[in-house]
Amino acid sequence: MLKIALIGCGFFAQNQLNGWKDLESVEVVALCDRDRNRLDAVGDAFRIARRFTDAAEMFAEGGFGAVDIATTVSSHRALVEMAADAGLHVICQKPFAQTLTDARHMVEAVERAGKTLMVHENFRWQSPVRAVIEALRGGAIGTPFFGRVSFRSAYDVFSGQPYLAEGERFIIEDLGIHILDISRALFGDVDRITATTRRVNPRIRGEDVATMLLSHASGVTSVVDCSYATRRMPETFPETLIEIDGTGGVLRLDAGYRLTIQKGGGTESRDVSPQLLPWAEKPWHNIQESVAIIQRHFTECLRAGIQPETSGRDNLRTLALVEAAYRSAAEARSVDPGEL
Ligand code: NAD
Ligand code: 89Y
Repeated sequence: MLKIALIGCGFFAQNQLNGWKDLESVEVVALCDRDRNRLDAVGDAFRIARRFTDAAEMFAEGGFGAVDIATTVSSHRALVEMAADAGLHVICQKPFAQTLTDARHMVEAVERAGKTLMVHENFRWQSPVRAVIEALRGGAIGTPFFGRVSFRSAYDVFSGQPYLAEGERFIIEDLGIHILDISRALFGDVDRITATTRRVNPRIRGEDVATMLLSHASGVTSVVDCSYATRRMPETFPETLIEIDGTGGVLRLDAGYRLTIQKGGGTESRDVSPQLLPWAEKPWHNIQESVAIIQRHFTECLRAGIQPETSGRDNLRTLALVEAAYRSAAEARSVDPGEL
């Protein structure tokens, strides 16, 4: 049995706690939030008795082998380093760190402790996205040469996550990070990125539109486009739509979770909708199912003694892309993420 402590009992943590409950090999034995009311509400709802308002106290008491960090980014470095000092395996929510320097220190701290670090980078684990990854990796359309990975919506994310309206940065750091990571999962690492950003919604501080052009080392060119200012019907939140052109055919993941592959004169189309788990609700069920899938991946990796696909070290490359996108937009030039 893997005993886990979870830190941060806010908006998204409920999904993580529900996901852990469904895994028979896992028990969440302790909770921490510096907000006593949230801590008690979540502790009562999930019947978790050991509760702490101070993470350092929780680490000192121990009694668990892994920690799940579900706080917002400003606390991640301190919490990951405390967990490494306590000799624990770690899962940490995205965005993993505020700066690449912080992220590198965090990865090194957990590696020094000889433990596993996974970033909760869950969009590439959404089952419709996974269906695309598997089809592509299985050679369904030959060698890809073009991709578009697109997330466009006007869904009100600010009511559940008010901090998203307040930061100097918004869509690339919060949402684009997932879409860039999907592009990496599909086409591999990136040599250059060119980005433009815009703020359309006057009630928020950061950018809510970003359009990015990526040159992958594999030779693929991809467009990653994200918007929270796109009022269209049907509203597709939180679907990532994907188009890939390959030497042997084309693949599309269209709105409504429909995967279509065209090759050799034929068309094959199937519904790849995510499951609606008993604790999930639409339209979030796609993201919620991916939480359960990434958590299972984490436990399987621990058991097998292998690195998770979305390990801390792997995530350094996704974070570098985020930083490179902001730099590209600010300096109106293409940027090699390797220069950061
Ligand atoms: P939130 O503000 O609703 O909740 C965070 C909680 O952490 C709060 O209750 C706060 O009191 C607590 N907290 C902060 N620092 C703490 C500390 N040092 N010690 C103890 N408690 C602390 O935030 P949220 O919307 O739940 O987001 C949390 C993280 O999840 C963010 O990084 C966000 O980007 C991420 N998120 C991920 C997804 C996804 O699909 N992967 C979706 C939504 C949010
Ligand atoms: O915080 C974001 C995330 O990670 O997925 C969707 C979201 O909740 C709002 O953009």
